Amino acid sequence: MKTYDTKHLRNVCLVGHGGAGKTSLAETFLFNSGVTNRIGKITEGNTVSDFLPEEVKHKVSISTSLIPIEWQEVKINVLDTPGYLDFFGEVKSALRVAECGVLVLCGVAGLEVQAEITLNVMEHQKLPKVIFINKLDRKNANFSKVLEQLRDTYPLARFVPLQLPTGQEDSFLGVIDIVKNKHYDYEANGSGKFSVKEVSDEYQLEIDLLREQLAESVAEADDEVLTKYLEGERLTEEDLKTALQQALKQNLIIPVLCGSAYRNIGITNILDFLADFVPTPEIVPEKVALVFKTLADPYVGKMSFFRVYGGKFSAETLVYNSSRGVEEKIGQPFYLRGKTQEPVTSVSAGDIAVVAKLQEVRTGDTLCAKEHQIILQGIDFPIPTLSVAIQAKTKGDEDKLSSALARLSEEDPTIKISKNTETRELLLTGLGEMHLEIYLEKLTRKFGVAVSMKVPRVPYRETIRKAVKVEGKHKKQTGGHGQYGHVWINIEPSEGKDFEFAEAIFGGSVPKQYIPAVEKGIREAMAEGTMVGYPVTDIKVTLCDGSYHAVDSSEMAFKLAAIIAFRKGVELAKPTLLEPVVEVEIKVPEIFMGDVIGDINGKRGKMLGMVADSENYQIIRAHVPQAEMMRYAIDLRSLTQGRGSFTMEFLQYEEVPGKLSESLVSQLKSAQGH
Ligand SMILES: Nc1nc2c(ncn2[C@@H]2O[C@H](COP(=O)(O)OP(=O)(O)OP(=O)(O)O)[C@@H](O)[C@H]2O)c(=O)[nH]1
Ligand SMILES: [Mg+2]
Repeated sequence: MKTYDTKHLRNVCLVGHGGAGKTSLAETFLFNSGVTNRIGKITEGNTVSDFLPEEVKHKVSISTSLIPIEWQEVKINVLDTPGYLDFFGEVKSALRVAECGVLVLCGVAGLEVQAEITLNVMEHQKLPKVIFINKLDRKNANFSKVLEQLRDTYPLARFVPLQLPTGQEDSFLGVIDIVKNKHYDYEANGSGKFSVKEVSDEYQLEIDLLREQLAESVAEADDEVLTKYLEGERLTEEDLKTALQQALKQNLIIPVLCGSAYRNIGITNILDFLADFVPTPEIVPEKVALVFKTLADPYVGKMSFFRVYGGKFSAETLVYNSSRGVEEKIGQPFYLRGKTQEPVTSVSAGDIAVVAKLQEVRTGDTLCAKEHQIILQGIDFPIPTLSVAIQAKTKGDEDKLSSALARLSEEDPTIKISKNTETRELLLTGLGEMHLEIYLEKLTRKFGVAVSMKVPRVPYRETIRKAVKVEGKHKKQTGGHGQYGHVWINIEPSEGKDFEFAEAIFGGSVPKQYIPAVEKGIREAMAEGTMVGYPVTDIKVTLCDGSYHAVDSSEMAFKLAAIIAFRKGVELAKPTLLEPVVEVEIKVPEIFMGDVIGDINGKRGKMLGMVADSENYQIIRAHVPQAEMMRYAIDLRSLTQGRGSFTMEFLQYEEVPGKLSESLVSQLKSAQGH
């Protein structure tokens, strides 16, 4: 592939609901531009874009693929993103580096949830966007209905059709280009070949009307065109093109195109559109690039995808990673198409390429020249909220697992790995069930570690509700030297303080040198409470009396005496179970508020309040026991069709209500095999 200068580059991101046809569209682009000689099929698992074994297996995209297409005089870097919500991190990073988002919709299903969420993100980012209504060959596909649905959902946005489909369902065979006023009549055999015809009388009236609407929508984007328009002159094809280009760039309109990726109808038209109208990359004078994606390959090593915003990045030169303050040498950059690499000598401003083995680089880092240090805005990734506890299936694979996790986590910033010291579990946190499952599949495939997962344990604790005074004696007479330790301790609740120790020994009944051993014994005993075996907390222990033996007493004997006293005391002091409570902040569209609040109440939550957020969203705050929130990522998604999001943070420990406590204790005991 030759090197293209900035003017001849387009960076485009395919986004939309799962299964809308993004990958199929990219595949047809490849065929029409002559890269492949047949169109790969999702069902056959042979597309260029979905090359990961997990993508082939599940028949969905899980990772953004880079698909450069050479069309007319330009190179279009197509980023094919996954539609499934669990992989939204991939969409976020791809949108960060594109000049235009192409929202692919299914002509039957129309505007589905994930498409809506993505459209909102693009709007928020002020990114120029285009709608491609796909699958018009399918039964019940309806271009006008989808357009109407878009207008109903976003009454303030200006959706402007640039095409009109001719024929429907099986007989859908072409599109009329409204700007050019030409009919593109495609062959039915999927070859993508077409003939250009004059618009027939049947359509002309409607096309004239749409052309007039188009002129009205775009004229204001260009002063000269606007003057002409206001003076009532008929706008030429050139006028419309100029104004359309500007209007897209200024985000004034959302052009709507249509076709069928599967039947290769209208695909040449969308390629023409992307080449002609998508804004050229914005660049800066300084040398700078953003790393927006990382792939961990067990053989090639780490691959960093970068988008150049200024200057040129050449092979074997030094770059400065301003996000981490280190200098590194770039080896051989290459273009990637699906999984195929093609080395290049240099990558120009506006272009996207990949480089392997940059040690320190992470997704979101800026690369620049040491003399001109800049840090570009990073990528706003979704926060992972669903955790599972994981374990290597094979004993002895623990080290292998942690090094594999460390390497693989570099490629997905929406995965978090942590260790819960209390439950001693290794936690994997991601965006949803499928995300976590596929992550573990990748771990096995790439690094050969098989992993099992389960719902994490809740780190309960135990405490007491009553003060007691108890005795503990450790006495042994075995042959010569005996053991003797004897204490009286006071145990009382001490809320909010993990542990307090005091001594009130009078007259040396427990000699000074043994007192630290008593405290040590109690600390040891606290690690395992008597109810289920969770750590004991919020207590104060006072050593108040005891006795000793001049020969037989030892630190060990006093420690053991303290442990005996403590265990006995806790049993008598009304032990109770404490559970962690989290503070939750949930953001949901207003219409789901009732359901979400009802659900939180059902989870023993305490509502703190709610405030209105932007665009009909509400933010609900509540305190909820953590045990009830372990699968909340899944619950909230089904309650809100994926539109809700939440964060949670540990707040405090609270007593498990009496009734629940009994059944919970027996349940937890049996789970521990007691
Ligand atoms: N009839 C018809 N089927 C299509 C068309 N485009 C795609 N499909 C089918 O729809 C299914 C999903 O297509 P994909 O290309 O994987 O959709 P996607 O948007 O990439 O899906 P995700 O990557 O999972 O979000 C596949 O079985 C395709 O063959 C089309 O134009 N017409
Ligand atoms: Mg796909």
